[in-house]
Amino acid sequence: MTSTQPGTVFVTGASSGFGAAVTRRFAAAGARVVAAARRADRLGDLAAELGPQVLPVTLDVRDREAVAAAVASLPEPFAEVDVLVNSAGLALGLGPAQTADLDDWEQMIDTNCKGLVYCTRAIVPGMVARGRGHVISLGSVAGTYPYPGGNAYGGTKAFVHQFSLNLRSDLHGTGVRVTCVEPGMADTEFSTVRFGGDKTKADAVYAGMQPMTAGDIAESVYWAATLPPHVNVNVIELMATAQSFAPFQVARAG
Ligand code: NDP
Ligand code: 8X3
Repeated sequence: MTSTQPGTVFVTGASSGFGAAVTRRFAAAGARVVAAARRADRLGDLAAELGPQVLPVTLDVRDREAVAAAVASLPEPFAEVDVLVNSAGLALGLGPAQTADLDDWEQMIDTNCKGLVYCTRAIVPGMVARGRGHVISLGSVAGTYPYPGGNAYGGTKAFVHQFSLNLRSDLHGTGVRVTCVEPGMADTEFSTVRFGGDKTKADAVYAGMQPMTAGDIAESVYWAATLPPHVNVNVIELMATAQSFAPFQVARAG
């Protein structure tokens, strides 16, 4: 058994949360990392912290042409991507479907589903040609377990789960691995974004309990990516110990 040591990792959503932690984890192990997100200032800070092995790329994953152009113009020695980590994504709102903002739903679908497939489709052909590679995408427990207000967000994460499994079928025999990492509550900027910047509401989500950290998730991504090449972790589902399942709801007459 020899572990896999990725040379180049392409991380979306690298400006915050899981993506930033994944960038730090792989950089600490000596990998080159292409760090992509919309906020150039954050990416610049990360590159300044980690040095020239991190290439910041300002990118909105919803822009299909920009994604293709960014991947096609990667400079040496970043051009051959060994691991793609699809972390860019978001939840917007926690209200019921019947009053949800359709623009929020559209942004979640455009980012979590369409952006993820644009990045994957741009990078996977090179992996197949080289006979090695790994696509690791951030799903969520929200893609498996429904909860009130999860509506379109949970739907996007169910897409990520099934897309990952189907991708694995298509990549059969190519040597390219596929993993879907599906976390529960982790304290990042996720809830601040979900509640439109309301930090008080976001902090309340994690009050009195110990959520997972971005570092916890980065470690699971790194573990899957560095297993020997003959091992494919299909799905990793992980939750804070303090989070579990609720009973079914029953609407009773009277
Ligand atoms: P953060 O809000 O901390 O990070 C989200 C990242 O996504 C940011 O770097 C943001 O960068 C990037 N992003 C959002 N929209 C775009 C876009 N259009 N183009 C490029 N980048 C974009 O949240 P997390 O790190 O927690 O979330 C990462 C992933 O993990 C998401 O897919 C989320 O759904 C998932 N997840 C999170 C959980 C949690 O509890 N935290 C649990 C389960 C899954 P920028 O704004 O600079 O573009
Ligand atoms: C985010 C995790 O539990 O807040 O995907 O839905 S949860």
